[in-house]
Formats: sequence, C-alpha cells, structure tokens
Amino acid sequence: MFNASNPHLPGTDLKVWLDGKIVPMEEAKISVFDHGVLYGDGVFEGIRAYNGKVFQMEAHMRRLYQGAGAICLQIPIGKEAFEKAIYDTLEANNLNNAYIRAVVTRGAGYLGLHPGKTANPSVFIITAGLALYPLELYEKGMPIITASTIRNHPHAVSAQVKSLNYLNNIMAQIEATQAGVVEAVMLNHEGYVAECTGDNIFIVRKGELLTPPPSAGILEGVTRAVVMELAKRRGIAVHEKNMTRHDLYVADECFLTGTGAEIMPITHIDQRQIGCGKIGVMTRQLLEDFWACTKGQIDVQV
Ligand code: PXG
Repeated sequence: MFNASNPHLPGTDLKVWLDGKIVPMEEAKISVFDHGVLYGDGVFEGIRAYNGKVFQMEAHMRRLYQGAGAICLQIPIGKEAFEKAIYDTLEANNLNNAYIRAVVTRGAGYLGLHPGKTANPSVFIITAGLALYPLELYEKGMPIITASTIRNHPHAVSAQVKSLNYLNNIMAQIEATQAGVVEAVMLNHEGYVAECTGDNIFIVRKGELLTPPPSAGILEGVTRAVVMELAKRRGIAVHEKNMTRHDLYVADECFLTGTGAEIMPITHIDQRQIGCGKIGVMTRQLLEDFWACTKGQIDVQV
C-alpha cells in the first residue's frame, strides 16, 4: 500500500478523526457489524483544502447533512463541530493542501437491514496528501469512454445522496480501466448523458456551456456549481440540458469537474476527437478562474 511518491498515502503515520478522537491510523477501526460495511448504509463527502482553507466547506456540509437527512441518518454532531473536526484533523496531520474524506455510517448493530438494529452512527475524517493528476494533463486533456453501466435510476435513492454504495460507479470505473482510460461517462436509464463515475460533465457548443440537469440523475457537484457561477460571471450562457452521446461527440469542447480533478479537459470520447483535440479556449478560461478561486483570488460561495 505504501506509495513513496505520496507520503500521506497509507503506510505512513496518518492520524484519523474517529468519533470525537484523533487516533493513529492503525487504531482507526470500525466494527464488522457497522451497517456502513454490511450494507453501504451511510454518507460521505470528498473535500479539498487549499493553503490551509477548506474549499467550499459550507456547500459540502450542506450536501452531507441533507444526504444524511434524506436517508434518516442523524449525524451525531452539529455542522460547526464537524467543521472544527475537519480543521483539527488537518492540523494533526500538518496538512495545508489535502484531500479530506468525511464519512458517516449508520453505526454498529446486528445483522438485518433495519437501522433500528444499530446503536450510534459513526463519524470519521481522513485527511491525506493528494495524488494529483499530472499538470500536463490540464494542458493536453485526456480521453474517456462511455460505459455500458448506466447511472442509478433517478427515482431510486437520489444521486444527491453521496451514499457509501458506489457499486454502479465502480462498475463503470472498471470499464474505464479496461479500456485504458481513467474516467467513463455514464448514461441514464433513458440514454441521456448523466455524469462520470466521480465527476460531472460539461460541453461547449456555439459559445454556450451545457451540462446535464439534476433530473438526469446526477450528483450536483460542488465544483460544477462553482464552474457554473464562474461562467455566468464571464457572461457565458449556461444551460442545464439533456444531452445524447452524439451531443458529446460533436461538442466544440468538453471537460469534467470534480473535487479531485478540478476542471479536466477531454480530448476524446470513445475514440472520437472532441474539438481541436486539446484544451479548448473556454475550458482554459474557466480553469484559470477556478484556480484563482482555490487561491482565494476570486470569491465564489455556492
Ligand atoms: N459525480 C459523482 C458521482 C461524484 O461522486 C462528482 C460528480 C463531483 O462532485 P464535486 O462535489 O466533487 O464537484 C462526484 C464527486 C473519491 C471522491 O475519493 C469522489 C468524489 C469527490 C471527491 C473524492 O472517490 N466524487
């Protein structure tokens, strides 16, 4: 597991916040009877800190608490205490630029689906160094495929709930890996474009920005919301619109957004070249604006 190129991946001395205590990673353990493990019953957030500041903390906390509420899971601490716990964990690990994983599980109980079989929800927070995409990818862009695995049906558990069950997306991620790429577009049950396994998708068409609507069954990404706001501030029209795979193939530009990827230009989809085959003009503008946001030079709260 040890990764010498990233000193904060497992194998080192990470400290983890677990149910109110900061403990060495070896001691950060949860029960095999935790319903998060047995049933994927719980919610999580993937967040980033830039220069010691948690990016879009409020939006991530809102999504976490709303997601928990939607699955009748009472997070045992309040938002303020949660935010403090995140900063305490960053400090304990001496991290300014980090990936933050906040997880709430239904807690340990006994076998059987019913949440009444659990006692107390568990909360843990992992902060780690980032395994970033190589910088040149932000210039060159990357290829993706469309997966045959469809996104969860929007009338099943909402994609807004960032639940601990990501199996559908993992199946699509496996398809991506097998095709030799790092991301895959998932269509929804109607064949419209939904999103990638851990990123939202945008295209540029005739100078306008298009992205699938929440009704397509997507997670409304925090990065997506920031990018939509940045585009509006540049006077770029943004439309939430159902798109087919064909719309992607003939787009002028395409990019993905996500906490890990930030804004990633897409050059090929299913081996069709998109636009000029490298980062497009509008994608570059938005990426520069986004990086200015992460540096605190542009203030956007979503
Ligand atoms: N769609 C899905 C299905 C996601 O899981 C996004 C879009 C982008 O949302 P944000 O809010 O990040 O702009 C996500 C986010 C991880 C990890 O470790 C996953 C995400 C984010 C951060 C880390 O797997 N998914």
